[in-house]
Amino acid sequence: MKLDKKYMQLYAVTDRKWLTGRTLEHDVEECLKGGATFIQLREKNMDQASLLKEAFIIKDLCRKYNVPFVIDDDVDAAIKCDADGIHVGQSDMEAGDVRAKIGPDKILGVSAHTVEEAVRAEKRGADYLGVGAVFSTTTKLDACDVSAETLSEICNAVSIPVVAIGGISHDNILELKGTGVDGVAVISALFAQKDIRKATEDLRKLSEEMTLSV
Ligand code: TZP
Ligand code: MG
Repeated sequence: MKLDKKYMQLYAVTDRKWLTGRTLEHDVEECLKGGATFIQLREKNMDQASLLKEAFIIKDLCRKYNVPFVIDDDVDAAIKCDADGIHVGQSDMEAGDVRAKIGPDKILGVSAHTVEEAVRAEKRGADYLGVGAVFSTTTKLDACDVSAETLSEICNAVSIPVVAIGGISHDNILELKGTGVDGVAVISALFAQKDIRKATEDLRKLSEEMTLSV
């Protein structure tokens, strides 16, 4: 499916480690109210049944706000809950196999760190790419570093939308200006904040400023 790049503007990735007495549904809704344009459920420490239950809840919420909803890694969960799509990394299921399994109409997101990985993912049916870590992050300890130069090269090499990820905050997002990315994907810049809705509103504005052509 052809994915409009507008959905990449502010891509929120969940991490329940930041929940303090609230539900994930509550925090995701705060992001949606603040202007998040895409939601990925990425929960590394949940059993399948709990993940699926959460997936149904977040999917319904995203539908209410007309925002695409994908699940990280778990293709079966994405199919079972009728998510809008799936996001896979380079060491997960191969992009072409995922595309064959989910069919042409679901969104397929793929993580890429080099031009070669990016071009291959596009050829194998990716609808968008997540590229990073563009800044240092403590959220994903095994994240590879991607330089601003590589990020730009990837954006030039593919025709699908590209979202930058990794350590992006209100303080450094504007450093991505001119790289050609269509937006940013973040975890802690939203979910670790006291006022998630306000953090989302502010980062959305900055992301729009970042992608504005100069
Ligand atoms: N992939 C590359 S870096 C990263 C992922 C999932 C973590 C992003 O989290 P944060 O808190 O926005 O740095
Ligand atoms: Mg993965």
